[in-house]
Amino acid sequence: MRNDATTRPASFSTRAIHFGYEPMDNEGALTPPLHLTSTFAFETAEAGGEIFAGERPGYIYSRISNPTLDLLERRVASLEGAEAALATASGMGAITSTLWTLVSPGDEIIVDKTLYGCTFAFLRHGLAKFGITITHVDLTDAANLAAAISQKTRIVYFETPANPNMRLVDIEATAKIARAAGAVTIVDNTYATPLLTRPIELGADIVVHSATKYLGGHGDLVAGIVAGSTEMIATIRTTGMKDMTGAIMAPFNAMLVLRGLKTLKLRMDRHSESALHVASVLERHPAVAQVFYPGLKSFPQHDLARRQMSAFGGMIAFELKGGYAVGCAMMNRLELIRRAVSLGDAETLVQHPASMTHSTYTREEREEHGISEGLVRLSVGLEDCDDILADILQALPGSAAIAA
Ligand code: 3LM
Repeated sequence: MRNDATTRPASFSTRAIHFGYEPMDNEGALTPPLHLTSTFAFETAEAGGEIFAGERPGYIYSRISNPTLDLLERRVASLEGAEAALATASGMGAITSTLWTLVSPGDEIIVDKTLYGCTFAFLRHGLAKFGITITHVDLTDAANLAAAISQKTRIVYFETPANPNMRLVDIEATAKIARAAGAVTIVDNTYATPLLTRPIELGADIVVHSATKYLGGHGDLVAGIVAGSTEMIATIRTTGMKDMTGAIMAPFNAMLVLRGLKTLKLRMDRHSESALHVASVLERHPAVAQVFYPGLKSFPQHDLARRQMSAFGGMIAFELKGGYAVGCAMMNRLELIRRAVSLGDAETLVQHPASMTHSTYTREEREEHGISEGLVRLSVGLEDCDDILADILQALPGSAAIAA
């Protein structure tokens, strides 16, 4: 069985395990070889020149491409429903390589109100220094985009669900407005993964990922991915990535992400099931002021979540009555759950966005961008759900009274 684009379309997990690789082309090796090489030899000087000129296929140097990365790229492209993909050193490498490629001085980027802290910092303190206008629009209502978009708008960029407050953006409605205005839609799909949401099938042009999270899945690497059309990915590869950021993924990390992908569906199913359970328990607890989880009926965009996501993922944000001080004390009482940034690992992780992942915003900016000081973020892991819940319940205020 050959597992490339010419075969019968296989289902998600089958592609995540087999797509693009044939053991019989590789001495029967079931696991794809790791190409630990920085450079590639040319048969002749002329052949080298032709490969450089794009007149014949072949590898040149691992900052441009490498067979191990190539397999990962084709596999993720297949999962995202994209024509092509590019593997990068980190999620920030994916975002910066893409944006440096696409913008010129004088352009405007419209972004949602809430973004991951370093993406916000790159836009506001990085790109903005080079004559690019960053305009924040509340993209939870597509009508706001229709009112704000203009000829200057080159890119519409958002996360859905957004880090850390779980806001959703209607990809189909947003991409339609952007396309009509000639702008490129870029979606950070890190939280949802291609299992739960496939932005390109909904009209987006480019998807970016921190593959450090669910795609890798084991907290043992830092990596990123960009997916999009063949033409756009080729331009991002040869401009933003090769010449501007140099943010190429290491071949060993590509191999680890390929390993992670094999269990993506199993893991996301479990993350989603446990997170829904934890969110429902939190919502009913007297110490909890508010829970943000797209799978809850009380979530303001629950209908959109049901339309756009096949399950609701492993991320929860919540706020305790009493805000930061109470949330902080609760985090310090946790015994199994680790106090750590990042997400999508087997271990359940808890962190405080205002002082950690979103400390790149000022306090005033956080307020303006919907990131409250008391918000606590939970990445629900793969431990037995009863153990996760027991740890949360013993740490919540008033638990001593409940136990007694
Ligand atoms: C975090 N997030 O804990 P890397 N896009 C999204 C992300 O959540 C992230 C990136 C891009 C976290 C990392 S904070 C110091 C740790 C939605 C990362 C960037 O470059 O692979 O870290 O991805 O929320």
